[in-house]
Amino acid sequence: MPFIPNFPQSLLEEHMRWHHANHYDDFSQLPPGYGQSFLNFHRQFINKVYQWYGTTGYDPRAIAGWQSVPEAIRNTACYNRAAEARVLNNPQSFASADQLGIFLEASNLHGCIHQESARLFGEPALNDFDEAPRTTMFYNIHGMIDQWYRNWERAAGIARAAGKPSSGAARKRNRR
Ligand SMILES: [Cu+2]
Repeated sequence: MPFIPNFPQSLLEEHMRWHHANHYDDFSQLPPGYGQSFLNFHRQFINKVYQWYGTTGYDPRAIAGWQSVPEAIRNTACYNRAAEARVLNNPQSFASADQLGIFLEASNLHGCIHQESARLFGEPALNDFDEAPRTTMFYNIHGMIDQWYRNWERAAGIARAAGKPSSGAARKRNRR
């Protein structure tokens, strides 16, 4: 199920609006606040979609966050393994959620994952902000990125936020 059937137009528009309002051509010059907004917007957005999706009877596994970036993507030229290692193993090196979010863009981690998922898995919509949320893979990617954000929150001692799973799927993923 690459495209989620009957995806609500209102949700599609919400995502579109955020990206149009927060569009920067140069990821090395993102303004302060962008990173926090990027992480928080996508967190609340995927949670809203998970809520709607739960009412549809579709298979929840289709939109669960990836546990890790697929090797096929990690092996591409655009993939920044050093950036990934810092996010996964050294989250406390980011002084704020804003720094983490800006880093995900400036290092091209988020962009490369979108671009290469689109190419390798035949899902061109992932490269289009206006269409990407219709695809199941959008949630594989952003569910995973939200876990990275949670790891940072845990490292930063933001226990209350980190201890509150965003969905059943997220709770399961947290259990190791
Ligand atoms: Cu987005």
